[in-house]
Parts: sequence; structure tokens; C-alpha cells
Amino acid sequence: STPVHPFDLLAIDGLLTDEERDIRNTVRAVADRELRPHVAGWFEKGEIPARELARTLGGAGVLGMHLEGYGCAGTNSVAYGLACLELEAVDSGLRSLVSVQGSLAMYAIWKYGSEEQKQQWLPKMAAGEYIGCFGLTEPDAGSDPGAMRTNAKRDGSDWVLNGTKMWITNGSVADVAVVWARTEDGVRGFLVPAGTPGFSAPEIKMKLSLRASVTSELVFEDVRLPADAMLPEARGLSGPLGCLNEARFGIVFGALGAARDCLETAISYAKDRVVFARSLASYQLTQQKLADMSVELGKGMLLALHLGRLKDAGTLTPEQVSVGKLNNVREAIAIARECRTILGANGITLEYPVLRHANNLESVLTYEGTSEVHSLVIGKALTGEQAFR
Ligand code: TGC
Ligand code: FAD
Repeated sequence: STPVHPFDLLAIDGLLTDEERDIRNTVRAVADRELRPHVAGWFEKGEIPARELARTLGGAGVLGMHLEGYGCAGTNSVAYGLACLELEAVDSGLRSLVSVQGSLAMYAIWKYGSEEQKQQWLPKMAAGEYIGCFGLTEPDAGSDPGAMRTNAKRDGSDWVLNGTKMWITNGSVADVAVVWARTEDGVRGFLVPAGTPGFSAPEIKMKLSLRASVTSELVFEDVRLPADAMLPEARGLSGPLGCLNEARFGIVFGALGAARDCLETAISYAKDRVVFARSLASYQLTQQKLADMSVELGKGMLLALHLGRLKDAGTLTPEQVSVGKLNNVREAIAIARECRTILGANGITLEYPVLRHANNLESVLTYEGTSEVHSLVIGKALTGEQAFR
């Protein structure tokens, strides 16, 4: 009989609108044409043509696509999620570029910025002419961003920024850094243009994961900023955490793209590969693996769509996003590793995408709140007791 694509097993496409399917298909076509042929090479070199990529992605309309106005497409959240899925089906690093640009840097400016800040940055960021990054994590403050040391002190009407951010996606290629710092008025956000004296962004090398993505340190040594560098509408940790809800939502969908690509690869490989004189796909053990993975993929997709519909209805809560991020990343990494077994030795090479995805998903499991942090967020929602500290 004719095989069913793992994504068609539950007829999930029927739950999408025509517009959502169109956007998904457009992003998939751009990804297949412009990104997929190059990605293994970028990963192997540990280098991406970030500026060119930003323009390509801006041209495809995916940068800040779920935001309204300022050159952004203003799509619904489900369409944004589907775009993340298609990009991450190529590589988590490319979805990261888009998440950080649209859901973290642009969203922070869109949500908390002044009208002048929005006009100055958003249209060019949507077009991919400017790249943004988002600096929250520090060498000694990751899961606990409240422990940050980076600080901004008043000097007349100026601000003077000191400190170090760590593991910042897009950092070395960014035209503007959204930086969260402690002030006497609590945590505030600042826009720091590249080239500001005292600001440097050395790239972090020797990564075994997310190699097709720029990751950097941000160093601020007496960086003098004008008063209007501060985001006026963000006060306290809820500012940056509000942005994280957006990016985490994209990952709920995105991680399933990596998993889908692994499963498609494994099914096709199992059908071609002959072991003990029969196709690998014809053995019950292989079919059990494929069945279990497709069940998880389908469940993850239904969860993502449900959260997307809640988000579009305006009722999605941070705890619900934690359920999605925890489950879908955890299952995606399990699927990637299981698919790797099906490919045998071929599975360890860059000829196939599977171990590249599995390695990338190690970062995805850690960033935007580790799986442990999301478990604790859910635990707190269930018991009313916080177990973070
Ligand atoms: P807590 O005392 O609970 O809260 C402090 C204030 O924040 C509010 N809040 C939130 N607001 C919006 N959305 C959320 N999800 C929020 N969670 C908390 C809270 O209401 C409170 O507001 P207020 O007004 O009362 O002050 O904070 P806590 O210090 O106990 O920490 C809670 C915890 C651990 C959940 C939180 O800090 C956390 O999420 N930690 C993980 C940090 C994280 O996710 N970092 C990600 C950095 S960015 C990144 O990784 C980008 S990678 C992207 C890519 O490349 O794709
Ligand atoms: P830690 O917080 O030190 O955690 C170490 C371990 O302890 C983890 O397993 C964690 O779950 C566990 N743990 C922590 N607290 C508890 C607890 N209460 N109970 C039990 N276990 C606990 N950050 C940004 O700000 N911007 C970016 O653009 C960005 N991009 C990134 C890109 C990559 C490739 C990576 C890998 C990270 C990126 N990050 C970024 C940083 C990321 O958000 C942090 O790595 C993450 O929040 C975890 O912080 P940490 O690495 O300091 O780990």
C-alpha cells in the first residue's frame, strides 16, 4: 500500500487555514531552495553568511512576521509557528536567527520601545537589513536571570553600562543589542548599537551544537548611552521574561521541524537499506521505532496547534508555553537520537541531517529555559509552591 507521510497520519493539515498552509508552503520552498543545500557546509565550517541570510529571511517575510506594523507581516501565531517549524526542519540554528530577531529583539522594541525606537529599528530589522540580538544570560546567571550583574548607572542624563552577557545568539553580527541590566530602578532594557565605544562582541567558537548560528559574548566596559537608549515600557524581570514567552512559543513548533526531518530521513533510509537480505523497514523492531516516533510527532503537533490557537485567542499562559517547550523539545531530541540508530554508521555523518539535528537540539533543550526550569514552572502551577530556590 502507499506509505503515509508521518505528518499526514493524523490529517493535521486539515486543522490549518488556507492562509496558514500557504505561508507554511512559501517558507518551506524558500528553505528548500536557499538554505537546505548549504546547511551541512555551514555547520561543518561553523560559519554562516549571516547578513545574506538575514536579507533572504527578511525577503521571505519571516522576521517579526507575527508583529503588526513597522514593516512586519502581522500574521497569526500559528503561521509564525509553522514558519519556525519549516526553518528548523533545515537547522535549529536558522530558526534561532529568526527567533532571536523577531521574537526577542524586535518584540522587545515593539512591545516596550518608544515610537522613535520602533521607527528607527523595526522596519529595517523586518527587512533583514539590521540584525538584532538579545542579551539576558550572563556567565554566572542563566536559569536565574535575577542574579544578573550587568548594571547601568546614571551619569547626568546618560547611562553608563558595565558587565558581560554570555551565549548570545547573533551577538557578533548584530547591529543592535537589546541588553537587560540592573539599575537603581530594577531591571531595565537598553538598546546598544554595534560600534558604541566600550562595547565588543567576541564570537564563541568550538561549539558541538548550533554550529550554523553565531553565538557570542557581549562585553560592556563603561559604555555610555543617551537617556533615550532605555526601553521606556519594560520594568523588572517581567520585561525580558515577556519576550521569552514569544520565542519559547516558536520553539514549541520549531523543534518538531527538526524531528520531522529526522523521521523522514530515517523512513526513507530504512526502506532503501537492506540488512539480512530484507529492507530494514520491513522488520518489526524498525516499525515499532517509526510508529512510536510518529505518534510523538503527531501529539506534539496537536499540542503546538492547540497552544497556537490559545495564543491567537489571547489566552495563552506562560505555564502552557512551558508544557509545550518541555514536551516538544524533549520528544524531538528523543526522536533525533532514535532515528540516528536507524541510520547506523551513516547516522554519525553530515551526509545526513540526523545527528546535526540531535546535536542542535541539545542547545534547544537548554536555551529559552532549560527542561528543568520548565518542569519547575509547571510544578509551581500545579502546587502553588516554587521550587526554584
Ligand atoms: P519570578 O519572581 O517568578 O518573576 C519575576 C517577575 O517576572 C514575571 N514573570 C513573567 N512574566 C512574563 N512571562 C513569564 N514567563 C514570566 N515568568 C515570571 C513575574 O510575574 C514577576 O513579575 P513582577 O512584576 O512581580 O516582578 O522570577 P524568578 O526570579 O523566580 O525566576 C523564574 C524563572 C526561573 C521561571 C525565570 O527566571 C526563568 O524563566 N528562567 C529561565 C531563563 C531563560 O529562559 N533564559 C533564556 C535567555 S534568552 C535565550 O535563551 C535565547 S536562545 C534563542 C535562540 O537562539 O533561539
Ligand atoms: P545554568 O542555569 O547554570 O543551569 C545548569 C543546570 O542546572 C541545568 O541543567 C539547569 O536546568 C539546572 N538548574 C538550574 N536551576 C535549577 C534548579 N532550581 N533546580 C534544579 N536544577 C536547576 N541567552 C540569552 O540571553 N540570549 C541568547 O540569545 C541566547 N542564545 C543561546 C544560544 C545557545 C547556543 C545556547 C547554548 C544558549 C543561549 N542562551 C542565550 C543562554 C541560555 O538561555 C542559557 O544557557 C540557559 O538559560 C541556561 O543557563 P546556564 O547555561 O547558565 O545554565
